[in-house]
Amino acid sequence: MERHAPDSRLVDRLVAWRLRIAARSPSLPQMAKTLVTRIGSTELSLVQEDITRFPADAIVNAANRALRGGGGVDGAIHAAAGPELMEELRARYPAGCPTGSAVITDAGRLPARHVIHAVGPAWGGGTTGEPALLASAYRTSLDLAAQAGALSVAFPAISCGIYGYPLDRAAAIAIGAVRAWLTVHPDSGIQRITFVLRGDDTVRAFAGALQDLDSVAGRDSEPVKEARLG
Ligand code: AR6
Repeated sequence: MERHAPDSRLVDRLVAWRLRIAARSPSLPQMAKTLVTRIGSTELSLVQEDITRFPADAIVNAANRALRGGGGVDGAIHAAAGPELMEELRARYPAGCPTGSAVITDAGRLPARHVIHAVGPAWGGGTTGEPALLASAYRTSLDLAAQAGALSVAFPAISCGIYGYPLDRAAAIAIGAVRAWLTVHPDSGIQRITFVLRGDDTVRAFAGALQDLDSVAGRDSEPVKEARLG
């Protein structure tokens, strides 16, 4: 399949615009710029924000197999949600969760109904099944979100922090897995999927993958556009 270079000007404009907004008004998430496209009836977008402040029916956490919290987005989600998140995890999932899978809980004090705790792979050089495990973490999260009746889902960049997955590879897998899942589940009820990202390099990688999706997608998707949330 022929792949086109991502529109780097659009990606650069996104990052530059976001930095200008952040410098002027760091606490205005509803004004954040996003890249947005549509797959079937579902809007797919990315935005540079703190996922703990992002309103969605289901927020996905990048957890570990023990489901006992940690640093990164896991630590931020537990801190924002409050102790009942860990209490529910201990009570319902005492054995933890295998890599490539996910479990669901309530969301405590987060602006969400559910947290989906997905366990991505730690990067070990790509020879231990990391791509399939990462794609599976996204797919299982969407299965759980749809079963819970979520209309909107927010993902972080699973495995892209402490687990060290190369950003461009992880972004292509994430966007590809979501697109494939939506193609197989056109009536899932999920209306909006947002990648809520930290860090310019991560935003660039995911924006590039979204542009790639645009260039290879068929009639089931709309062109990627810049848009404003809210
Ligand atoms: N909002 C959005 N994204 C965030 C936030 C936030 N508040 N905080 C961090 N990120 P990581 P992993 C980004 O390390 O690589 C934990 O200890 C971050 O910049 O959170 O899957 C778990 O318990 C990066 O792009 O998750 C596991 O042990 C992305 O979230 C392990 O880390 C994921 O980075 C999981 O590692």
